Amino acid sequence: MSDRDGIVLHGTGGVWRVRLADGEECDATLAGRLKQDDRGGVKLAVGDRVALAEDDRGGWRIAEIAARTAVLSRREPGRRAGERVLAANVDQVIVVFAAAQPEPHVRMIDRFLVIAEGNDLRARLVLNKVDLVDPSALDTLAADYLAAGYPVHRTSIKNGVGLAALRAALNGRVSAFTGPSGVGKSSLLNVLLPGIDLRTQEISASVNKGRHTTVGARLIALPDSDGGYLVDTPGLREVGMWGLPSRELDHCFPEFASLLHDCRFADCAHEHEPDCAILAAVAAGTLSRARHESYLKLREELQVAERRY
Ligand SMILES: Nc1nc2c(ncn2[C@@H]2O[C@H](COP(=O)(O)OP(=O)(O)OP(=O)(O)O)[C@@H](O)[C@H]2O)c(=O)[nH]1
Ligand SMILES: [Mg+2]
Ligand SMILES: [Zn+2]
Repeated sequence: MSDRDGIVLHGTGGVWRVRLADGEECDATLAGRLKQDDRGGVKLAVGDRVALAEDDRGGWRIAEIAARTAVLSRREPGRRAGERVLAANVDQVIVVFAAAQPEPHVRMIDRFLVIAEGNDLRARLVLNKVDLVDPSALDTLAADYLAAGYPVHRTSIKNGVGLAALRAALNGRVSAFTGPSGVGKSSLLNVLLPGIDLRTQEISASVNKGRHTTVGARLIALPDSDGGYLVDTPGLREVGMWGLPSRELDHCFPEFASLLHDCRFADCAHEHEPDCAILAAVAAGTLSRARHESYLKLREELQVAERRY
C-alpha cells in the first residue's frame, strides 16, 4: 500500500479532487471514520492536507487529514456553534481596494482587515487601479496600514505596475482574495491565472460529477508557483464579523497591541477612559486617528449585534 500526500482542491462531499506534491491530480473518497466531526459536519474542507491510500478497487481514499493551521469559516449571526469551514490552511487574505473608481473607504478596508484578524489570518492590502491617480495620492492611506504591519501592494491591470510583486507574495501560500465590488478582483485573478475561466470551470465541475454539485470553495493552483494556491469562494465577502466579541476587537488592530497593557484599566474600551494608552497615542499623533475611529465604529456595530442575539 502506497501513501501519497496532497492538498484538497474541491469536492462534492463524496468525491474529492486532490493535488499531489508532483502536481498530478486524482479523485479520492473519504474513509468512513473520517467523514463526520463531533458536530456531525463533514470533516474535510478545501485546503486540507491529506494522505491518500489505495482502496481495494484500485482507486484512492483519504486515509488521513493533517492538523489544520488557520481556517476560513463563515458564522451565522447568533449561532456561535454554527460555524462552517469554507477553507482550511489559508495562509493569507488579500484585501483588494481600488485607488479610485470606486474610492477606497478606510472604514470598509478596516472591516475586511478585522475579519481576517478575527479568523487569525494574515492580510495584505492591494490598492489596485493606481493608473487612475497621482502616485503620491495614496501615501497617507498606505502609511496607516504599513504602520499597522500590513504589506501594501499598489497595482494596475492597465499598466502592469506591482503585479510581479503581488505574484511573488502569493508564491508558496494559500491566499483568499476579497474586497468590494468593482475594485478589480476578477481582473487581477485573470492576470494571475491566465487561461482559467473561473465561471466556466465551476459549471463544468458540477456537470462532471453528475448529480453532485461542487460545494463551498475551490482551490486553484497558481501557474509557475511553488505551491501557491488561490481560494475561490463566493462566500468570503459574507464571512462577516459575527462571533467576534466586541471586547476583543482591540486585538484585531495589530498596531494597538504594544499599547494595550499600558492602559490603566485592563478592560479599557479606548473610548473615553482615563489614562488610556491608545487615546494618548492618537492625541500624540503616533497612532492613526482614522484607524481608531474605525475601531470605535466597528465596536459599536458589534455591541449592537451582541444586544440583538
Ligand atoms: N483603470 C483601471 N481599471 C481597472 C483596473 N483593474 C480593473 N479595472 C476595471 O474595473 C472594472 C471592475 O473590475 P472587476 O475585475 O470586474 O472588479 P471585481 O472586483 O471583480 O468586481 P465584482 O466582481 O463586482 O466584485 C472593470 O471595468 C475593469 O476593467 C486597473 O488596474 N485600472
Ligand atoms: Mg469579480
Ligand atoms: Zn485604552
